Amino acid sequence: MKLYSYFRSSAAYRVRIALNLKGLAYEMTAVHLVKDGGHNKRPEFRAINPQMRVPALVTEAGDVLIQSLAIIDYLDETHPNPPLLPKDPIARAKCRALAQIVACDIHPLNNVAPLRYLKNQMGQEQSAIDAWYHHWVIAGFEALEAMMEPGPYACGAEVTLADICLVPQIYNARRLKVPMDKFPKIAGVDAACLKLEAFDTARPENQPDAE
Ligand SMILES: N[C@@H](CCC(=O)N[C@@H](CS)C(=O)NCC(=O)O)C(=O)O
Repeated sequence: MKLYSYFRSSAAYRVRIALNLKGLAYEMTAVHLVKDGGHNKRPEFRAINPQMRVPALVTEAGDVLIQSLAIIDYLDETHPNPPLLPKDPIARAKCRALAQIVACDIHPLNNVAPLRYLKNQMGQEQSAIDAWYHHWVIAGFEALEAMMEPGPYACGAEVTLADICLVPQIYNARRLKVPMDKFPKIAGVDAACLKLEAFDTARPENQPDAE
């Protein structure tokens, strides 16, 4: 399989963790999201992903999959062990809710494209953009902190999709200097996950395109 990735992309980071948890080898092609206005905007990458975002995964059969949650579902369906969701339907729904707070509510507001739009099209100062970023991360993290009972992972004793989404978002939050002292449970989940090789290997700083 081939993964189109960027070391700092938290959506690509999710897929790297899932591939590692499943023990799947993959080839990585780096797509620089910042240089020259973003190599993701080049026609050759647009031909792979019309949305011009990472991640994109090319399967062994040559199918191109995009959207990290769809890719992770595909990996879980085709390689069920270890499972990335609890078996019990209520526990699954709760676990998906944690993952979706990150993937659907926090991340889309703080992604490269909307932040760039705030700057270039809306003429916002960097300080206002940073305040926007912090606001949405903190709102999401407050909900997550109230909902989680780490044990030691976000949904209990097993690593799940919630951890896969949470750890990259925490990396981003720390990079953008969001204060984490109000979120001890979230920080605990992060520490527990980063002890695992699958998470450690997927870290941005451990990628071949890291800067
Ligand atoms: N919902 C998508 C988000 C993908 C996404 O927005 N990726 C970002 C990096 S984290 C990207 O490629 N941004 C480039 C751009 O918007 O120009 C997913 O989960 O895969």
